[in-house]
Amino acid sequence: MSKAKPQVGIIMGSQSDWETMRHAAEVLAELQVPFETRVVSAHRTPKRLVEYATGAKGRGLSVIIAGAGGAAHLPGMAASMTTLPVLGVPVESRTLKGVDSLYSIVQMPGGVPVGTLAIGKAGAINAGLLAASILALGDNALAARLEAWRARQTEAVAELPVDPDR
Ligand code: RP5
Repeated sequence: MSKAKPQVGIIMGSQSDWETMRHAAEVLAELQVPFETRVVSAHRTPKRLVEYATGAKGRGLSVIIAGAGGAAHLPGMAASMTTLPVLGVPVESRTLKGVDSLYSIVQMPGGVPVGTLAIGKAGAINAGLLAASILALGDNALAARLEAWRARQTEAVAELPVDPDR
């Protein structure tokens, strides 16, 4: 990524979450939104989480994307320490297929919002797009790039289905 100051922070509970969270990073890179990535675990590195979440706004971040699996407390705990928008991505867990992650992230108590996305890759992609949409409210050039991204997606959808075996 370029040396521009990061506007979006992508955090994840474990290195194992990167396979999912890299899709958020790829979307932001395509849209030329500067971002940073960090492994920050609510359970294994709680002090790192406090430092990250309390310092995020002051360091110039505008949105946090937080992905975690299982007992996925990272997005909610991050949201408890900042008023930046926090987008939560439930990572698909091995045992419960991410339903545990989803339930852990989505049922926040009133007063501490986390915008929860779909489980897995789709959620990570959409977290990247949603972060870009939020930033685009104050950035016309980014808004135009986002419109173009969506137009390319529409153009890429064939009208007729093709037989993959042929
Ligand atoms: C969570 O536990 C992480 O977000 C990850 O999804 C899950 C498993 O972590 P590892 O055991 O793979 O490090 O904290």
